[in-house]
Amino acid sequence: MYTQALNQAEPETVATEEPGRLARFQERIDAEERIEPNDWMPAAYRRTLIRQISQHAHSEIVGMLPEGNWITRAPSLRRKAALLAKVQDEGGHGLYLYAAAETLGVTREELVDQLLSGAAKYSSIFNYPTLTWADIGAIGWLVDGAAIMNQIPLCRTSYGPYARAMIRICKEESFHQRQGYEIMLTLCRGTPEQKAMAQDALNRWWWPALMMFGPPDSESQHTAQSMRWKIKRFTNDELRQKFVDATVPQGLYLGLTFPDPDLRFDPETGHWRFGAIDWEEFRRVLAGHGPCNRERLEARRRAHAEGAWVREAALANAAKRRQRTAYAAQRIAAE
Ligand code: BYC
Repeated sequence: MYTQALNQAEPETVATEEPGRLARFQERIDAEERIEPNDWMPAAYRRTLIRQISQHAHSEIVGMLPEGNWITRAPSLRRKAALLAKVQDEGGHGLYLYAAAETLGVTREELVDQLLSGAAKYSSIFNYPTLTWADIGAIGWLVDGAAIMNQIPLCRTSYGPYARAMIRICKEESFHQRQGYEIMLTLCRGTPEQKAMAQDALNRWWWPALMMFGPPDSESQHTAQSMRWKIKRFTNDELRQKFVDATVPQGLYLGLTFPDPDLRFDPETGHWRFGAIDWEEFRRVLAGHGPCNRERLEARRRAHAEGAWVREAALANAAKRRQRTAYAAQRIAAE
């Protein structure tokens, strides 16, 4: 079962992977060759990819919920149309990513079951609530900004289908980031109440956005191996620092302050130094105890149950088409 594939070593498979094959595989990786679905790959490489790509897909799908919450309440038709398009893009990203994961031999149904049963992870960030319209700005600016920082290097990830999916996803994410920043800019140039709303959103989303990059390198289980396989091109801490360096000047331009008394520019290194992240909070959210974990999973389960008739209709339609093709073939053969 997929859960086992995720969580356990597969001794039989590992034992049959001769060192020569593993070495040749690593040579291909080191030579920057792309690995394609029909190529031989170590079982652990396959498992790591299924884990990462499916978590990424689930994040896109669950990520539709906090913003979807504001579609009916967007302040103008233009804002509504842009938000609707963004949320639809996220659904599309989830589908490309599920398709990329399927090339590794896992089925869509297994992946969806993993999400709905609570066995699979999705990004911690989507377990926080969207309380005001400014949260939609903050999500686009910070969450999509963090996503781009993490995902641009994935366009060069070693597994071909994942890398190719990421190219289109990154183009769309960059539109998402700009629409979010533009919402923040409009609010910051608006009334004092609007600016205060933008500040409050930054206060609530800043630290969770930094947690999106994953645990510190010293505690990251997968980073070292994923870097050797060139699935990841940068470590969690490297990407987090790049994000802070890119984002702090954008926040200062908005006239906002960051909720971090230790944030300061270090002229010697050229980096913004930031304070300690509350990793206890991160662990709580991953363990299912964030502000919205329960609500998010319930929403996905409800949507899945309510969509059952669509899946049944699609299957019935496919069966009817197969039958028609078979009759046509029989008629031609009889003539
Ligand atoms: N939240 O060894 P590590 C989006 C897990 S979608 C939850 O460092 P790895 C967007 C990690 O999975 C954003 N879990 O792992 C959508 C692992 O658990 P397991 C999603 C997290 O894989 C809609 C354990 O902690 N982006 O942007 O080397 C609207 C140890 O971590 C998190 C992607 O998925 C987290 N934040 O590195 C707007 C990008 N962090 O599996 C925006 C692709 C870590 O051992 N994924 N964990 O049980 C990646 O780049 C990597 O998987 C990560 C983690 C950097 C996230």
